[in-house]
Amino acid sequence: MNYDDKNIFAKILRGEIPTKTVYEDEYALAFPDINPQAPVHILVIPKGRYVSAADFGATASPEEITGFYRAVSHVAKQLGVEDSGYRIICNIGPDSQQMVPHFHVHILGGHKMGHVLA
Ligand code: DGP
Repeated sequence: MNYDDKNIFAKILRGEIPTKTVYEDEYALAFPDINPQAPVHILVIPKGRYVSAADFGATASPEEITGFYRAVSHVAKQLGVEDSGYRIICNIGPDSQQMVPHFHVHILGGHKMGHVLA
């Protein structure tokens, strides 16, 4: 899968676009979504060059996959939504409206959500 180094999250990873870092380790970076859809809306992205969750699952190493999802769980706990619950969303490709072609997980929480899947 072709990765576009000019995408906005690649620029954030390179420090070319400022953001407020919520959490960072060797596998992942977490920062607030610019257009929050819930009281808590954080994006978690891997440090590696992966276009989508599908690309990540198919090509990342087991260490990267484990490290990344541990980071997602850590961020949810850090933000205080672990017990109340939260939603994680990964959009993949055009039909899902994925806008940024660097794999990212949305963590949404902080209020009661409707049971909407599509
Ligand atoms: P998606 O549709 O899943 O690709 O969501 C991309 C999200 O990225 C969208 O909710 C808005 C967010 N976003 C886009 N550009 C920026 C940016 O420059 N900074 C931050 N923090 N978020 C951004």
